[in-house]
Amino acid sequence: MSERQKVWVSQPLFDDIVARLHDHFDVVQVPEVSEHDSATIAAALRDVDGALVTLNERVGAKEIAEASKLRAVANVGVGYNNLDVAALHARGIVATNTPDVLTETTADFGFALMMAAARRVTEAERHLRAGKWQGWNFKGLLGADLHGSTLGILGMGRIGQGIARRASGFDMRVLYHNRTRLPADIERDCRAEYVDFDMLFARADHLVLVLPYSAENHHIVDAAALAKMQPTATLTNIARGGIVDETALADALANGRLASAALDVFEGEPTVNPRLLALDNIVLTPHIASGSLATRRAMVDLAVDNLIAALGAGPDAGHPPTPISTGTKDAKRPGTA
Ligand code: 8YV
Repeated sequence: MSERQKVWVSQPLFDDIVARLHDHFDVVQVPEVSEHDSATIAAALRDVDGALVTLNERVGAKEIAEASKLRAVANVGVGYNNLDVAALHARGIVATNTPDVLTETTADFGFALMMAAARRVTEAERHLRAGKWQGWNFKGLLGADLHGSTLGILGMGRIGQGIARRASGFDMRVLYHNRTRLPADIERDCRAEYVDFDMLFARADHLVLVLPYSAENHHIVDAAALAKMQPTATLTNIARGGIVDETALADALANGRLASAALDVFEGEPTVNPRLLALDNIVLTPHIASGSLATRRAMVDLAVDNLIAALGAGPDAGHPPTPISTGTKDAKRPGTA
């Protein structure tokens, strides 16, 4: 009888879903939420056929150097900047992600953050909880309207399109910029107009970032880009922290170059730049855009399906995995999309 394949699950997920892996594999499950360094990941991968990982686990050439049996890495997440896909592919290792299942939930949250920034929701709550609400003030905590304003979307993949569709209900004009312009029927469906990068930054009343992170868009939102924005505008980031130069953003928020911002993602997660923490005109959330119970379960379900399929195990072996293919990034992962 052939030996059972072995898989590593890097974080506690949903036990009842991960249990499906036990039907096919010997499972090494990390029991506690953990920060794994490179050496720990390398050690965990050394002896397994597959791995289920999250954005916390960086898997690149160094981590797979001694993983001679490794054939599949299933990422629980649509964004996969934690994986060096080229290095995995060079070794014939399949990499998969979880597109689609989180699109609407993440778009909901992007909209919620944008509204919170525009209407100063968390700032107002802090004001109230601190006992500073001494009497009703007609001019207190005034914000900006969403309805009738111009929404800018940078990165028009599935999540960007979801945000654009929601904007119709708020009677917003939608401008977008993407590496590739969308086909006319999708633009029509999203009621979105394509503009260049500079125009997007100059015209948006509310700008939302939903583009995938890569070396080429590291700090694409820097001091120069922020300087193009209207001082009354808001900026929301639900993509990846590295897209925004946080020092430049803190400067812009502190000196009135930008009205407010909302961030769900940070460069040094889970550490947050203390300058951002000190500002009132920013909404900060701990990377929870896809975090509805149903969606997080669906993500784990899909990642488990992907791992089973990629390792050709059991009755689900015919299920096509959602592989990450290099060179088709726009088609496969349009947002953190
Ligand atoms: C996930 C995300 O929670 O899917 C993504 O790209 O950023 C989040 O929705 C995260 O990736 C979990 O690993």
